[in-house]
Amino acid sequence: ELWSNDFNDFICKCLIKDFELRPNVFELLQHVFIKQIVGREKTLQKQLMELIDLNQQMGVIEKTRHERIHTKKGSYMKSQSQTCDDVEDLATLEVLDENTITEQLQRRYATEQIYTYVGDILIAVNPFQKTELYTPEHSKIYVGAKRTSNPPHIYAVADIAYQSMVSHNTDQCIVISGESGAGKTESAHLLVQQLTVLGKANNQTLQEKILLVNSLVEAFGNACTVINDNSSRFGKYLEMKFTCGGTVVGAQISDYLLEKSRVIHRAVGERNFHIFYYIYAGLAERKKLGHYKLSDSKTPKYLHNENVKLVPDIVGNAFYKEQFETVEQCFKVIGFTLELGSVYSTLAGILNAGDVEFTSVASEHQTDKSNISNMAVLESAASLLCIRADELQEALTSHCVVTRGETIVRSNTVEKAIEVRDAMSKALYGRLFSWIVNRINSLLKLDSLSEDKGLNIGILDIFGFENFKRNSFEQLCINIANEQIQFYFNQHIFAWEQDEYLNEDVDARVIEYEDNRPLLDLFLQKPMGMLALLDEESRFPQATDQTLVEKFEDNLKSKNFWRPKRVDLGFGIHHYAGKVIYNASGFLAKNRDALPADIVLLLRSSENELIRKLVTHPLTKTGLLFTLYKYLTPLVGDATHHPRETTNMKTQTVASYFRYSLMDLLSKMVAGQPHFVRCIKPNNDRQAHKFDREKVLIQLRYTGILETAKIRRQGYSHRILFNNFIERYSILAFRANEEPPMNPETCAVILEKVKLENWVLGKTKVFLKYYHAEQLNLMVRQTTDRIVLVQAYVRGWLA
Ligand code: AOV
Ligand code: MG
Repeated sequence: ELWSNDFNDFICKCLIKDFELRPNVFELLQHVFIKQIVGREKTLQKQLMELIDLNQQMGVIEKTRHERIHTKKGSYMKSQSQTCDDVEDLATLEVLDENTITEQLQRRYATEQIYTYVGDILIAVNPFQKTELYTPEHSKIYVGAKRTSNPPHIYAVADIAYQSMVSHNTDQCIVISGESGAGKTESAHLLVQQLTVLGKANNQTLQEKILLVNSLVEAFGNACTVINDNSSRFGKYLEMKFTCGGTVVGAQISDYLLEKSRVIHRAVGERNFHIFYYIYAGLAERKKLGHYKLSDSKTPKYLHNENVKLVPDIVGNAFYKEQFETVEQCFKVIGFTLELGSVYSTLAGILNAGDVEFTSVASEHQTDKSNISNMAVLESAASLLCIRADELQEALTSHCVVTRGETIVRSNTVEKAIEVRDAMSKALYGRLFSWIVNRINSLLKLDSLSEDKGLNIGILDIFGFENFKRNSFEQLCINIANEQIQFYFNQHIFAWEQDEYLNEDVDARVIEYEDNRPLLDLFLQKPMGMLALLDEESRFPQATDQTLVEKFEDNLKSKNFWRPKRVDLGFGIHHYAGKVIYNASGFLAKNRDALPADIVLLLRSSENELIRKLVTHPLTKTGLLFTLYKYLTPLVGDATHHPRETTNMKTQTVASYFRYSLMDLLSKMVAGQPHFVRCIKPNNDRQAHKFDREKVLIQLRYTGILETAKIRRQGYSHRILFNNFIERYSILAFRANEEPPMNPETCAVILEKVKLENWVLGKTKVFLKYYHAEQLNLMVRQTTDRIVLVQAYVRGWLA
């Protein structure tokens, strides 16, 4: 009947009658149109083809559901006909217990299926080898596809975050967690990669730049530890910025708490930040070591490593050379131009400073004065930092004290001089890192976002939970951060969800889970939490690490804290992820993180603009959202205050800054809709094909995977206010010109029309299962895509 009509008429009819063109009619329509348009305006044809492509993609995705592509190995992309006891979503398992879950993961792992869902959460088991999971084909099939059409994949997480950002107009955030070496950073890369594909950047260079950002910051912020050769020594929150239409337009990074003490000291078997080795090898290759005053035979102290003859090793290392070229290329593409030489000088200056040595000199008035025993090295350091050698010497070996209005110069002991030297190196490196991050942010500033506020997807990749033979202040900070992430996960998955059932009178079983709130209180409470006690003790000049541990012991009343016998300065914490024994030696100094005023003044006089910049602007994380504060109060347990911008930098301890960074981080996360990726480490030997069941089980236990599976099966993870639900989904059941009443009945009409089951209506909200939201969004997308397509045809036809 339709075909007998005039085409124009037909289209109008379709538009008026219903948006639901059945796919086969639709295909026919495309066919006819292409023919009609051939020979007409080329651009119009191209546009149409693009739209058709889009629609076909939807069709193809549906088709591939049963005929998945086969990789060379043929094992990963198995067809849908899995054995009945092999599941892609643990929440659908018939028997839900630890053993079954571990078995599933093991079986899947054995066939290179490293990804598995638990409801809407992705589990990623580190394969410790290259896999064939990230080809362009994979990237393609996960665009706009229904989640169940393809095997679980990190690209699917990118897609879901992207689609919900575009369709709900809300910010998203992807939280990646897992212990050190579990695969968080790799996952973060893959997400960024897929998000740039999804957000089709108009300009190729922007896309390229965003992809390079990670390599650049990781060269400066990652290092080889005994657990992971590329271990993140800072927390990173990368926000990708999009227009409301979903085109990627920029990126911003926030960094959290770089472990800068690594510059001056490393545990046995560990290395300094990658970049030092890269420049060493790269500059050697270019015969520029001399220019940067680096020796080709003697290893700088800061790169000392007990069992390797470093310099020949580094200089001859092809990988490092290659990395140097890559880093330099990243710098250039992102837009660092004039500053590169200064960056290298600063790094070389730090290495030289580390080699400055002191000897004790007896003097008449004071028994302990220090002298510099290798002036040539001091001169090299000074010239690289563009400061005067005599002034540097003075700043290292003496300090000014003001007593009764009089300034007196006092000599530094050798110990004190070393402390000052190392404080300078740490500060320079830490500030250089922050400067690079800030500079990247300004270079990747969004060009077109002035009037369009835009949307963003944040990706959180922090340092994972650590438990070494010897654990210090850095491990404590890292582990507290992980504790906080776990708490956020619990809140999101369990606490808030179960509160809503109560408030809305929805009948759902309560799931027990391990609440780590007592641990957060132990650390963050005021005035008696561990960090507050640490701050208090740091203010007493007479305090020692011994008095600190005693203070902990006297004040911390928690079963999660104890003093192990026979460990000097030791204390134990039972973290959510296991027991860790810390050694408090150096805690006070590390927390005070003091940089003497003399050094600051000296560096400010540098003739190198970069160095001056590093010390002139205190690079604090300020100007961040405090409006979200109320949101967070229940999260952090007390009224944690923010060290204000005006706070004297000298008095800002690492602990107080750290509390603040955590808050800032959480405020960003809470602002967006979260998606979770949980990385699992299958063995401690970094070996492929090795699945240590006990190791995996422990991780599943402490991350609450079993409970997550239960709540995903029984609970309603999506809860949407009636009005919002109707605004979003009325298109699925009502015509555009209809205005259905905003009430629960309308919601029911929509849900019945699209044939969803197992939903519940509460007092003010629709309660949906995790898979419902995705089905609904997909339906909306298909409908709107069709409307857009048909409208385009009509315009083309009428033109
Ligand atoms: P992490 O980020 O979780 O540790 P990484 O992402 O650095 O861990 O992963 C550690 C190593 O595991 C990588 O260097 C890779 O060799 C390997 N790996 C991880 N994921 C994959 C993957 N999907 N495919 C192939 N190899 C992988 V830390 O930053 O230490 O907490 O602070
Ligand atoms: Mg990492």
